[in-house]
This record gives sequence, structure tokens and C-alpha cells, in this order.
Amino acid sequence: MSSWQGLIDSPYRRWLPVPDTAPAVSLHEGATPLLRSAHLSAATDCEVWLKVEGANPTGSFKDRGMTIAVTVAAATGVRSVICASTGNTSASAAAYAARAGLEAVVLVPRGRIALGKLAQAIRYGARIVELEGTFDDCLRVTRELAAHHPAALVNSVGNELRLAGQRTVSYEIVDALGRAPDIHCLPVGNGGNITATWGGYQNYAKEGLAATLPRIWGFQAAGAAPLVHGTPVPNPTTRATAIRVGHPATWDGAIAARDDSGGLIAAVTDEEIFDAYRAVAHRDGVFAEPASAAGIAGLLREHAAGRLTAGQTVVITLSGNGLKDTEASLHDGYEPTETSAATSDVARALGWDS
Ligand code: AN7
Repeated sequence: MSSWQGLIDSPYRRWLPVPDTAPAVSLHEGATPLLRSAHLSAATDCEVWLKVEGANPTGSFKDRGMTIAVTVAAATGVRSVICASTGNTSASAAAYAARAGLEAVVLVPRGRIALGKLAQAIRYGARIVELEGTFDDCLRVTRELAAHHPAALVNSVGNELRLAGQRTVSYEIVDALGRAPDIHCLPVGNGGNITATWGGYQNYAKEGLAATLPRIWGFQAAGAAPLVHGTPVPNPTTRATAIRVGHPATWDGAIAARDDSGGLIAAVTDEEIFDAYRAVAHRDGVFAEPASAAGIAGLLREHAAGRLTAGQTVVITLSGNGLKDTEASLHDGYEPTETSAATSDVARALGWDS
């Protein structure tokens, strides 16, 4: 029986800058579901597919890059890895470091990360520093620390290892569809994932494994949309905390993905994000975290603006799992139906008593 063993021990290894002798540090990430969305396909008159990255081992796409970064860090003999994070990178770094027997140090903006992500980092045994400031402050301090201490920086900024791992999402999509989509929608925070996703499609096209390239449509939250405005945002705000980034580190890569693909980077409001967050769970049965819903919100907005052509194939990255941020769900209009334990009371509460 052969089963999926993660990205490094897969046919994608040839794309990954991992030394032949390095044992894989893996949690069997990758090979995530690509699901057709009936309701988004009907709403847009297109073929819309959801790439469910929340199905990765720590619940986000970050695992694709982290398996590579930590495998190489462990092979080169460092003892610690360090990262700044809006949450998902810290959970992923902590998990892969635990698997490799390394120390993980994570810097997060205090009070601004979803509690599920913090809970993960705690349990995987990371050393957590909650910093008074934004993600951008965390990244600045992390880079300064990594320059002077023997800890491997595992943020995607300038980290070819992380980006190479994250490119695998595009390989999986082309392999599953038998072609590249016409449009790929995804949320954008620090700019790493849009850069990697575009790079993956480019690699496949260069080798003749895909005949076409998609347009990349990236979406930022309206209160944290520096790439849309063309200038950093000092105090980014959005309830989609994963993409609350004011000064994306991979700025040039994100702009190149937009321009070279003939795509766009636009803003979506928190209201649009939360509408999409509810709909994808309720209509498709996929619980994605709020930031992940930005790609859906964006697709619907661009459809309304007339920028889709009927029959196009669209893939949307759902970057993280809804369980990461249970508060977002619990505080979004849920009102419990409470009764005694008598069947008649329950029936009455449900309106089934007649
Ligand atoms: C669910 O964890 O930056 O544009 O520190 O967690 O590559 O930053 C997370 C980013 C989208 C944006 N969706 O990707 C971090 C972090 C989710 C995310 C993004 C993130 P980038």
C-alpha cells in the first residue's frame, strides 16, 4: 500500500530545494482537497473550485513551506527557529519544530491573533512572545534578532525554502484539473502566498506541464490594503486577523504576480468577508477562517463588476481552517436555543409540537 507521505517524499520533491540526504521533517502536509463549489459556480456562471488548505496538518497552507524550512534548518544543525506571525505561521513553525526536536520562538501581536492559533503554538511547546504592536513590528524585531542570534528565520520573507514549498499548491491544482485555471483568487497579507502561487504556475508552464497561466486575483481587507493603495498602512485594521498586515514583506513579489499574470489586487470589506465566511460554510460545508473567505468575497465582487466571462475555471485558495478562530463564529449572530431535557420542550423549541 502506498499512501501520501507529505510533500518532500512525493513526486514534487524535484521542485523542492531539499538536500538528498536530509530526512524529511513532515506531518504529511499537502494533497489537500479541491472541491467544486456548486453555489459559487451557479452564482458566477463559471466552474469554481475551492482548494481547502485548512485540511493541512496544522490547519493552514503554511505547512507547505514549513516542512521545507524546518527540514533544511534541522539538516544544517541549528537548534532554534524563529518567526513573526499573525498566527498560522507560528502554529506551523511550532509543530514542525516539535517534530524535529528544535526550539521554536514565535513573536505575535498581543491580542490580535485568533485563539486557536495561540492554543496550537502553546501546546506544540513554542516559546511565545506577545508583543505590544502590529505584525509588522513583530517581523522587524524577528529579523533583527535572527541577524544576531543562531536561530533560523522561518518567515517567508526572502526565504526561498518557504516559497518553494508553497508553490506546490499550484502543482496540485494543475495536476487535479488537468490544466491551469483561468483565474486564481486568494487572500493577501504579507504577500508570500500570492508570490508562491504565481511562481508555481510559472514553473509548470515553463516545463510544458501546463499550456496556459491563470490571472492572479489577490484580495486584501479594506482596512489593511497597502498593496491596493500602493503605500504601507501604519495601523491596519480588520477582523480577519490573519491578513492584518500594513507593510507586506514580499511587496514586489505580490505586485509582480498581479502584473505579470494580468491580474489584480483589490480590497474587500469585512462585511463582504464575513458574508463569504458564512456562505462557504453553510453552502459548501467548508469551515474556513475569516481571512480565507477574502478570496470568495473578492470573486463575487469582481463578478458583480463584470470582470468574469461565463464558463471560466476559477480556483479559490481557502487558506486556513475555521476552527482556528472559534470566536469569530460564536460571536457572529449565534443565539442558542435552550430548553429543559424534556422531549416535548425540545419539540416545542423546534416548532415541531403540532
Ligand atoms: C489564513 O501566519 O502571515 O500573503 O504570520 O494565515 O502569504 O501573508 C498568515 C497569512 C492568508 C496571507 N490566509 O498570506 C502568518 C501569516 C491565512 C493566513 C494569509 C495568511 P500571505
